[in-house]
Amino acid sequence: MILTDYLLCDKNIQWDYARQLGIEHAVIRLPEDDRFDVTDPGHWRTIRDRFLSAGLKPVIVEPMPNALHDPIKTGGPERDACLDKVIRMFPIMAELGIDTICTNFMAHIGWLRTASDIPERGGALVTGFRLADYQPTSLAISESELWANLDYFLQAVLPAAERYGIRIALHPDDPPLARLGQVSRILVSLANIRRALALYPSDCLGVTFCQATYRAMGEDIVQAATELAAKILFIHFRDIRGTKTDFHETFHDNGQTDMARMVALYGQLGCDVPVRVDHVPTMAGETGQTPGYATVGRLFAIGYLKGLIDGVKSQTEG
Ligand SMILES: [Mn+2]
Repeated sequence: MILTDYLLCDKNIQWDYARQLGIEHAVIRLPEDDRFDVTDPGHWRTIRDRFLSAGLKPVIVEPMPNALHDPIKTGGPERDACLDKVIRMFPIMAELGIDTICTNFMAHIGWLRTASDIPERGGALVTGFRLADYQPTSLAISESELWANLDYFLQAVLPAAERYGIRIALHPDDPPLARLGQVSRILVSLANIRRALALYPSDCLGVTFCQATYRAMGEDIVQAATELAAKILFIHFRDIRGTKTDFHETFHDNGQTDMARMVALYGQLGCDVPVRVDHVPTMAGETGQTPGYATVGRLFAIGYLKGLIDGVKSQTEG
């Protein structure tokens, strides 16, 4: 597995921590403002060079910039113009060696939590979701619209993705619930992930194996990873306690999953793909302004993951 961290494109202290932790590859979140035009090779090169000069090689874009992807997910009037821009990103990305986009297909509502101050071990704070606490909005989209929009997206971009060797890694819906009020969600089960992958069979279409989301679906994640192995392009390493209607995040060593077994499994399955930690606790002394993305919990999570990867490597080679 290739250890990465999720970094903004404006250099911040997390870039230094990443290098100090021994990370050499970055998952990048593109700027979503007027300074960055996704179709301008110069803008991309500036960002790539900024990472390279800091000792980090960008390998994955996550997520697809929302301004581009939202109309594609909802089937809005801007959809075709946005698809055109997505396709124009591919040759630029290919030239810079950034060959994967991690994208979700949640329309209107992204990853969602109903609390960000749930006490975890030692009073660290984590995010959680309880369906009973969720207040529905007036937004609406049906399951059939979403399937049609996903199909339209894949048919539009995959021929170009194949031409330039760009891979689309579908992230499951978090939480993986079929409905939030009137907003349907489709990437909510292994069966639906299979159906999505079958819309355009291609080596350039795969999944982001966000293991805690598959766990929240109620899937056996060992079986799910085994089945999807050839399609896993990227791994999100995190854990939860609970079910999709009532769960909270945990420290990476304190959830319901045997994390060492998962790391060993990815190795056995040949998943030599980028991996990053996600949704870390907010620890003592931290402000909780970015729930799930605080610094101290992230350092612990990355160290823990690195230890597991090295442990497996040592056993395999030893
Ligand atoms: Mn994830």
